[in-house]
Amino acid sequence: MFARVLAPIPFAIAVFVGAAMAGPLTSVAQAAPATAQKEVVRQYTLSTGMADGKMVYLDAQGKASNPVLKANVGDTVVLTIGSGEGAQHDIVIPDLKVASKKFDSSTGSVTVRFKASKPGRFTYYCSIPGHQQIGMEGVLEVAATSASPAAAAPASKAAVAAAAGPALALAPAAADAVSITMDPNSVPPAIGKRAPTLVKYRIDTVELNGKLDDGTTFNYWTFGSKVPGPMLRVKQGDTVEMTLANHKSSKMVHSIDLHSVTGGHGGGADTQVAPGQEKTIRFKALNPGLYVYHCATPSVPHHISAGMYGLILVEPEEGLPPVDREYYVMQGDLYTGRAAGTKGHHEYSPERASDELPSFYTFNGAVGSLTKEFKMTAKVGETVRVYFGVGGPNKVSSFHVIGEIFDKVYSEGSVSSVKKDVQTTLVAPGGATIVDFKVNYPGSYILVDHALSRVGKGLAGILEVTGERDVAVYEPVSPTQTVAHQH
Ligand SMILES: [Cu+2]
Repeated sequence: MFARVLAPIPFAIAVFVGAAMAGPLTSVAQAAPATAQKEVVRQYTLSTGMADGKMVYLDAQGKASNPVLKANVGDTVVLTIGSGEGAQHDIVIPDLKVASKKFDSSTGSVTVRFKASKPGRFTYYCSIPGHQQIGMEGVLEVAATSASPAAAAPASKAAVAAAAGPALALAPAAADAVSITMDPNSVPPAIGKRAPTLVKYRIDTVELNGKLDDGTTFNYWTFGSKVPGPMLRVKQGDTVEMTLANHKSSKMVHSIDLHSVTGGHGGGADTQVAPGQEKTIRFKALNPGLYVYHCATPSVPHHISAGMYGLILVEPEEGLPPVDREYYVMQGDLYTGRAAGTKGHHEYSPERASDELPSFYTFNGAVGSLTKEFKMTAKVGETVRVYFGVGGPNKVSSFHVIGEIFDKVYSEGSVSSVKKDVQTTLVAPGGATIVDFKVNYPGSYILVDHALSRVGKGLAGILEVTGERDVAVYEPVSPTQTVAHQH
C-alpha cells in the first residue's frame, strides 16, 4: 500500500531536475549591491498546483515546478505564495527557521520575509503531512560571500516545530458539527440476474465538522459527508464509471483507490482532485468480492483516519444467497492525541498516528453510532448479513458478536469460499468480510472487536433481536442461590 504512495517520488525528483536546468525565473533584485552594507531584497512569487496528479510549487508564470530560488548571504528574501489549486499548504525552510502561515483559497496569499543568513542549499517544502513526499519540495541556494560563515546545519523537525510555535490548546466543540454517521441500513438492494452493464457513480468529497462523541467534535474528511462513504454494489463483469468531485469548500486534495480496481493504483493515480474540481475513471469489475475503497492522497493515514473509506461489493454472477436483513458497518481508528472522553474539538495527531496509538475506535465514524444513533434490528428466525470492513488506517479487527455465532463467514471478503461456524474473524486494515447468521434467541447482541479494550474507546454496536424465547436454545435456569459449602 505505502509503496504506492511513495511511487511518485522519482517523478518529483524528475521535475525538480527539469526546473533546475531551466534556472531561476522570478528573482528580482530590488537594490543593486553597490556596497556591502546595502540591503538586497529578493522577491519571489510562487503558487501551488498539480502536475500529473502530484502536488508542486509553481513559479510566477505557473510553468516551472519547484523552481530553484537563489540569494546571496545577507540578502533579504521576500516570498509571496498562494494556493493555485485551492488546497491548503504552507512553505517552510527549517534550516533558516522560515515557516509561513497555512494558506488556501479562502486566505489568499501569504508572505514570508527572512534573511538568507548562511550559505548552502536549503530545502523548502510544504509541512502538511505527506505533501513533501508527493512532490512539494525545492531548493533555495544561498551563495557565499567573502564574509560568510561556513556550512549549514542539517534539517531538523525540531526547527519546524519551533517555527510553528507551541501546541494549540483544545478548542471548544465546534458549534456547526453535524452527524457524520452512515446509517448501517444503507445497503443497496441485491442486483439479481442481469447481463454486465455500465454503472455510473458520482461521489462528492466533503470536509466538515462532525460529532465524534458527546461534547466532542472533529474535522472529518468524507466521501459524501458520511463515514463510511456510500456502499457501492455492482456485478462481476460490469464496467464502472466513477466520478470523484471535490467540494469547493475543501482545503485538501482528495482521491479514490478502490481495491476492486486492477491498474492505476486502484484509481488513486488518476483521481487526485483539487477543491472545486472533478475527475472520472472507468474500470471493469473483474473479480467478485467485498472490497474497501479509500482516499489515497498523502498523508494517506490522515485521510483514511479522518473518515475517507467505504465498501464496494462486486456480486458474483449468481449473486449472494438471499438473507432477511443486510447491514453495512466499518471500523476505523482515529488519532487525536487526546484521550477518548475529552470534550472539545479534537485535532488529528500525525505523531499518534505514526506511533499507531489511537484515541478512538469507531464503527461508522463516531462513538455511539450503532448504540445510540442507529440500531440494527432483527426478529427471531431471521437471517442477518453484515458487510464489515476496516478502513483503519492501521488496526486489525477481531470482529465478534457477543452471544452469537457466525453461521457463514466469507473470509477476507472473498465470496469464492465460505467458512462455517466461526466465533471471531480477523479483518485486516484495507480488508473486509461478510458474515451471515440466523438469530435464534431475542436480546441485545453486541458487535465488538474482541480486542476489548477498544470498547472503552468507542467501539461497540447493538443488534436488537425481538421475538419468542426458545428455552431449548438458552435458559437462565434459576435465581442466584447461596451454595452450601461442605467441609
Ligand atoms: Cu482525501
